Amino acid sequence: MPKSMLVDPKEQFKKRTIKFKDIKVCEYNKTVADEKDNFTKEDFLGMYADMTQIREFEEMLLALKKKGEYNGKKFTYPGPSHLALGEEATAVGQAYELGVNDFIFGTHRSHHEVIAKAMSAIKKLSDEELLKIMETYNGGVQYAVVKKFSTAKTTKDLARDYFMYGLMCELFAKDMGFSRGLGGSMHAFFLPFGIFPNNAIVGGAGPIATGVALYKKCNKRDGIVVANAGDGAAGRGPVFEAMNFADMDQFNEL
Ligand SMILES: Cc1ncc(C[n+]2csc(CCOP(=O)(O)OP(=O)(O)O)c2C)c(N)n1
Repeated sequence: MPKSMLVDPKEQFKKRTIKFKDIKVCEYNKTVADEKDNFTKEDFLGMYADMTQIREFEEMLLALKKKGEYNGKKFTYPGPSHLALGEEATAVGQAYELGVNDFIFGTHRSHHEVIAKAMSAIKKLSDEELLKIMETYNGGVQYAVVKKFSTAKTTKDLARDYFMYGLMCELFAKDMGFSRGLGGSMHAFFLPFGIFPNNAIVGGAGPIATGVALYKKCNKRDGIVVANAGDGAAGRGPVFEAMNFADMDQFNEL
């Protein structure tokens, strides 16, 4: 405790009651019609396309896991399949609001967040920026392959193919994965789009993201940091410790 923060034992140990303000929950109660003026038609269609893509991706993994086959293609997928079927909107809604320099840290169940953040970053980056990322990331090895098979007519569509290829190779433990297939489903990441490694340790993202947020704050870096957690994770000690740490007065007072 610094000297500037005075602790008066008489005040500190006075008999009293600590009161908390009410915390409102489940307050959102709007229809699509209510939201229409807040978004363009392009926004709505873009979000819907991203949600559909996530759903198909997860359905593909489910089919491979259960039947060893998807769209007539046989494949053995021995990796984990923590799917987020039905949770597409939460990921896409979050990613819509996040900038490229905002970072996400996910959980064991993060394909949806990873894809949503990538699709959002692709919309926000210029064609020049996207080309530079694809040409330089991992020495451009994924880009060299995608360029050959992609039928994309625009740079943004090419970037979408590029990302899904690198992600899928990562999940399928292929050398062409963004981490050469060594991370897999629970450790997929792509830093140029602000997607940091998700974490198999339940609640593990909480303290890591808080540390990264502190780094951003101390170094005056742009952007916020998001730690995603399931309801089980939200009850774990490290998550509470991270929230406690993030709320310490020193960060703002000193
Ligand atoms: C520290 C730790 N304990 C236990 C596990 C095993 N485990 C994996 S997922 C999971 C449940 C997580 O529940 P929740 O955070 O609600 O996320 P959900 O799976 O519902 O998305 C558990 C206990 C783990 N990975 N890490």
